[in-house]
Amino acid sequence: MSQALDEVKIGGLGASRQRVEDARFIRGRGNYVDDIVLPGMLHMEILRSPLAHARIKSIDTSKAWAIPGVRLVLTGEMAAQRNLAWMPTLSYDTQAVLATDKVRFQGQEVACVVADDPYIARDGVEAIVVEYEPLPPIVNPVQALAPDAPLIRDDKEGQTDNVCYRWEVGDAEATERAFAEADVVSKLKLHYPRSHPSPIECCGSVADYNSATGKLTVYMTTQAPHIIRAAVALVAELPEHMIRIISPDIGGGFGNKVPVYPGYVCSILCSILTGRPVKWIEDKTGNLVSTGFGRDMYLTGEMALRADGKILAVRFHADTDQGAFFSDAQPSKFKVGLLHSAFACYDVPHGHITAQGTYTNKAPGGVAYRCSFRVTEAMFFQERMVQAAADDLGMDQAEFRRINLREDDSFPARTPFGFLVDSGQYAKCLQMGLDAIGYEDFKREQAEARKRGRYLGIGISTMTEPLGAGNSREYDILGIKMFDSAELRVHPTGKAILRTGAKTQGQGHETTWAQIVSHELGIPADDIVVEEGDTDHAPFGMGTYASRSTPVAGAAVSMVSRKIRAKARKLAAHLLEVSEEDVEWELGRFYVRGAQSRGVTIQECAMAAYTNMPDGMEPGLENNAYYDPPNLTWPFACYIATVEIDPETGVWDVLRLVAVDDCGVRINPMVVEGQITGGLTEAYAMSNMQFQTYDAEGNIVGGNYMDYLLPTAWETPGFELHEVVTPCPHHPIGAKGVGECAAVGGPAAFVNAVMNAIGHTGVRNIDMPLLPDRVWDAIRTGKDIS
Ligand code: PCD
Repeated sequence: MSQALDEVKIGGLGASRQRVEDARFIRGRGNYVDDIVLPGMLHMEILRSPLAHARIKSIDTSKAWAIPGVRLVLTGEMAAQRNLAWMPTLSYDTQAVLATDKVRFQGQEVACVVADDPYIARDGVEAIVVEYEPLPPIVNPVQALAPDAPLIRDDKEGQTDNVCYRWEVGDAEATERAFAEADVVSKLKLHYPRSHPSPIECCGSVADYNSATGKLTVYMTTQAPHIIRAAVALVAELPEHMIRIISPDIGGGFGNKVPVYPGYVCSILCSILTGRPVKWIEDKTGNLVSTGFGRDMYLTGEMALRADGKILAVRFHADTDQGAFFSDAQPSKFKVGLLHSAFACYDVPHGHITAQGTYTNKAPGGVAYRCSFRVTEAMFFQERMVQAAADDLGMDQAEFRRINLREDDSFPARTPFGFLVDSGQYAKCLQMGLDAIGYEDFKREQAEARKRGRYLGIGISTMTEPLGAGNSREYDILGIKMFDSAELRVHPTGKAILRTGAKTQGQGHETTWAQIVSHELGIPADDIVVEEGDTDHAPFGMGTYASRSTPVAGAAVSMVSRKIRAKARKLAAHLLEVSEEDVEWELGRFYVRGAQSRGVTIQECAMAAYTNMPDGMEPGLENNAYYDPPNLTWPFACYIATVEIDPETGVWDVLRLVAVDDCGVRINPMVVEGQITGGLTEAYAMSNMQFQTYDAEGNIVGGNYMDYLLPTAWETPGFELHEVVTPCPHHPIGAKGVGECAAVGGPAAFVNAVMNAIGHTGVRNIDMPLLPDRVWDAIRTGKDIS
């Protein structure tokens, strides 16, 4: 008789285990960077440029130095003496740490003041006098490309215009031929506006350089501590073993905490120069005006269609507004990230994409805000185009998708842009969504309502997202390959500590990784503690972003557990006095084949590893695993929104939002639902209330939370969640990433619903955010709103 454990009861796969990290978070016992207090610690504040584009004529710091309590005033010139006025970006460009020649965006870092407390440091910042000679600001790609546009990056040798990259992918000729055969060509043009991740906790660091030992310890808000260590070693030329990066609790990352920001570098330099620990904590405005934005992409495209609805080809062009420095935090060799994952869920035979990035006088960034590197723009454009195409064909939008979505038996499927999509049940997800929302009934209701002057609309978004960067062939950061790692130590009593190279920022790794170990070894999840974020302790890993942790680090957790199990099997054979081949495994225990009651538990094996190992066996029960994924994982989602618009005001309300997510095997269903709910909330905010823009002078609009709105429980609609499970064929436990899906696919569902509601007006597009005045203008004028 089997004595195997009940996996859900011990907190294994499929258990909606309560998040263990919340025990400290809800009691105010989290340990964030600003909670770190070191003896003798000083405080740093940053002086930011008020102008978008200007030459620096002089900087007078004498008044700041004279303030009692000010210990250091750091300028770009001083940083330059250490070769640190500029730093490399993750996109192989350079970025100013502190401006020396020019300022290139409003909010750019110009100088730092270090003082006994943050208030004195702030006084010091205000006492610095900078003389600027204003230059004309450039705030969009059109201005940037004008023949007489001033050169923003005159610091770069050989740079003669404001183009920062050009890129293309696909087969232009085959695509052209397909367009020649099309019955209908559908066109669309839109702008995905700038948005900002705006985590609750802003960026910050405490740098502690010990001149006696030569060791530099930095506590900082980073999603990728090991990369930071490597970068500091390379840029600051410090020996890597003398650098320790600690990422304590993080109050949300959302991609915002992947890049290296000037503030981090300055705090390190200031600690070296003062010989004291230096703390820098960014304020909300500092975070909004200077750290990585998302999107800001102009898209123009067309789709070649057969009269019966089959997509023959797509082509589009993307213009990205990169801001002053090309600092996209993305690890692929592709200049626009994974933009070419567009249309991966559809059977599209041919495609061609061109892209161009321009420098402007805006904050740099292009971070993957809850998005695997430009996938959000890709999926948004895809789904907006799909809706426009269905409309142009006079076809039902669900039917049009049904015809073109990939079929279940077509996997693995190669996209026209070279990706290999692993698995999925797309038609099933779509149907589940349509059934849940009551599609046909809603359409009838909509037609009835229209007769009475009420505007109801329904919008669908179906998409797949490549998650889990990446395989080492195609993805690297500074040349370091994109694998990830896990280390597992099982103690004599069968309790364990697990460390990975990922870094949770709220996702719940401390809860979910233990569940994977539980699934592999039968050790109760409560007996496993999970630690991440300290480079002196954790194995080398590439960090958490692009929903890569489950696909990569999570896989490593499985693999290391299996190594432990292999050793435990040897120990079991020894304890049971049989040969290893005669030992069978069931969750939590080994037994003798044919004599199921004769067995030993995993805990007994652990004890034996320290007290009773066979002759010649190395003692102990610990190991590590490095995992290089063979492919990305491809979750699928179908989001369907229904809305009602008030034609008098343009205000729109979400009636219902149905989500069907297939992220393969779910480790913790409750955590997954939390991820989807969070993502949909952000999607809703992007679609109707958030954007960061700049006026003609290059002043940021949306640099504070009065202008840049965060959704609260009050305006956020309820979401109805459903699931489909298509196990990932190449992941050890069949899981796919999920953290970003809803933020990536959600916006198109809301926008498509609003467009559907006003379809009769002839308006093809309203650019996000769909603020009431824009919607109202569109209804009134029958014209597109950009
Ligand atoms: N899961 C499960 N199952 C499956 C999947 C998953 O359970 N199948 C879970 C895990 O374990 C975890 C989560 O869930 O816990 C998630 O996961 P993933 O998908 O893998 O992801 P990750 O990597 O971990 O994470 C990342 C993401 C991102 S990317 C983002 S943005 C965001 C998200 O995550 N962020 C955040 N979410 C979140 N949450 C929170 N709370 N916070 C935050 O911050 Mo990027 O790239 O960075 O942009």
